[in-house]
Order: sequence, then structure tokens, then C-alpha cells
Amino acid sequence: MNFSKKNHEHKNSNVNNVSKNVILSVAIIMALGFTSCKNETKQDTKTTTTEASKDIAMADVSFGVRGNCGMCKSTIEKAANGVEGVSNAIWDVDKKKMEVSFDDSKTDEMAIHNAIAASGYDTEKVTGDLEAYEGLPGCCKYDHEMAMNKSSN
Ligand SMILES: [Cu+2]
Repeated sequence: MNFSKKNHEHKNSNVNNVSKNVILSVAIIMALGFTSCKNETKQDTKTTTTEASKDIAMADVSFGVRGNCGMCKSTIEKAANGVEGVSNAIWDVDKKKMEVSFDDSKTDEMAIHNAIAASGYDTEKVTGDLEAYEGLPGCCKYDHEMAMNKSSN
């Protein structure tokens, strides 16, 4: 009598453990999703040292890039800054517009378009890599029809 009762309780607690584990993993997945989207405040502030040297042929370009939020901003700017020769890259979230300064003896505008597109974002000239786009946090999955390079808000 006593034994079978204990056994029954034991089974019950097993079931409880399983559902606790499921709840826990769901909570972890949700927490992970949250943190990746909250990362937007933690931007890589790459200090831009615009050298005063006149030997360097600096070029400034601006072009449209699609995106949604601060997280997009850091991904886009990081991609552009990763191109050798780029000294300054700013993406405007309202205008969906990129402003880049670079040394045109080291790189050209298309290399910057390609780097941004490789990170998953559409530019005026290059469509964003779809695999990279799929890997973006949910809040960054921008609309591919979005107007870009807007002159004002
Ligand atoms: Cu985003």
C-alpha cells in the first residue's frame, strides 16, 4: 500500500520536472531574443580620427540603406567600418541613409555597398544577402519595400 503510493508520487514529480524544463528553456530562448535586440544601446563607438594629412584623398559618399533600429545601425556601421580605408560611417535611422568617408586610394564606394549587403542590409545598389538577413534579430527584419535615402523625415 505504502509502496505504491510513493511510486505514484515519484511519477508525478517526474512529470513536473519535465514541464519545468520546458518552461525554463522557453524562458531562456525569450531572454536571448530580448538581449540581442536590446544590444542597440551598446554600440561600438569607433572613434573616427579624420587625419589632417592632405596626401590622403578622402571621398565622401551618401546612399540609401534599409533598416529599422539602433541594432541595425550598429550592424550597418560596423560592416562599413570593416572596409579598409573607411574612416567614418554613419547611418541615419530616419532617413535610411548612409554617410561614409573613405580613402579612395584604398577602397571605393562599391566595396562599401557590398560589405553592407553582406551583413544582410539592402543598399541602393546591392541587395542584402538573404542568409544574413534571416540571421538578423526579429526587430531588424526590415521591409524590403521600405523607402530609403529619404531627404527628410
Ligand atoms: Cu534593427
